[in-house]
Amino acid sequence: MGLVDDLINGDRKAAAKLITIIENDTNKAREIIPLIYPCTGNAHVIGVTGPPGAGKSALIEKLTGELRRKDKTVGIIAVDPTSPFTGGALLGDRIRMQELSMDKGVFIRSMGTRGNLGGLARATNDVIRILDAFGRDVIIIETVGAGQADVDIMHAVHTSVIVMVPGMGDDIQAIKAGILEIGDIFVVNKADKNGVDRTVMELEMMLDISDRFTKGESTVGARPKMDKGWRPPVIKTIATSGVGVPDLQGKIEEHMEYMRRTNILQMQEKKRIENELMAIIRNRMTEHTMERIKDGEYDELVQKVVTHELDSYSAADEILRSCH
Ligand SMILES: Nc1nc2c(ncn2[C@@H]2O[C@H](COP(=O)(O)OP(=O)(O)O)[C@@H](O)[C@H]2O)c(=O)[nH]1
Ligand SMILES: [Mg+2]
Repeated sequence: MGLVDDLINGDRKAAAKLITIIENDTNKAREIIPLIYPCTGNAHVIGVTGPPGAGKSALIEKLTGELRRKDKTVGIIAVDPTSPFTGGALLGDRIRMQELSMDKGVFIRSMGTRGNLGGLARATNDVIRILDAFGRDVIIIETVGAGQADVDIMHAVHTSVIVMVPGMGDDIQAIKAGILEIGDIFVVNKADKNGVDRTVMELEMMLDISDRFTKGESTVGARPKMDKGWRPPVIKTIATSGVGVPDLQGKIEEHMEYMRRTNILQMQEKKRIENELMAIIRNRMTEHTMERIKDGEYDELVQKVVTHELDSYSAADEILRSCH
């Protein structure tokens, strides 16, 4: 396919076109991904997550600047609908983002949140591969980290950065379980505001008492936490001025080096691939079954379960029996 060759040769238009194609059509993704797969596996994928307004987009903008100074090419995927990258947020922020996108070494793409959630995570995964094959050194994904799709996306990254702001004490309490599991680096942004040290301290304390280092392999989600040797750092930043961003960039690099050195990178990759493969098989089996089921039979069986004439296990047995 011409487009794929163009992509691998670094053609931006081809990248944009291919992303649109795979975003809209799973069947096309099935044709395209096998062609580009041999050219993937080189990018460092970074997830940036946190509540709306925390400064994720501003931080990504500055981080991208830092990476560009180090001659690294960057791909940005915005899954957050309020992101300046996706057209949300304030005009000033949006203009800064547009300036960023003038740089040929930066490729920005936003993901539609329409469609089903599983679809979003799938599409994001495929977009990562496109940008990887396109030759981006670093791929940054912005997500609000709220729904299941966000969590799934975070499981697909190498390094996850959790962005918080001062005064989030109660919120930290509320979300800590999930967030401590997935965070590799914690950022307390808006360090120009009151209460930053307190938030840093609270986070440090939570990380100290967290059982993530004693539990061994995580049972939560797809992302195995076998990295007992990595204590997530907590970094203060002011995204609007760039204070703390070089430090953040350094820690991100350190994390990747750590993952490589300890082989955790390979183990995570294997686990990720197993999960992805199972999801694909599950989808295909379901498709296969639903295509073969006779008109009305499915509704009929559902109705029977509703009226307690049948239970769902037996209904599933009947469906599978009649479809094979
Ligand atoms: N005072 C202050 N404002 C910030 C800082 N970082 C971001 N902002 C502002 O906070 C608002 C939300 O930022 P944005 O990057 O869009 O947040 P996002 O929703 O997490 O992506 C914007 O108006 C930013 O200019 C910071 O470190 N200090
Ligand atoms: Mg944003």
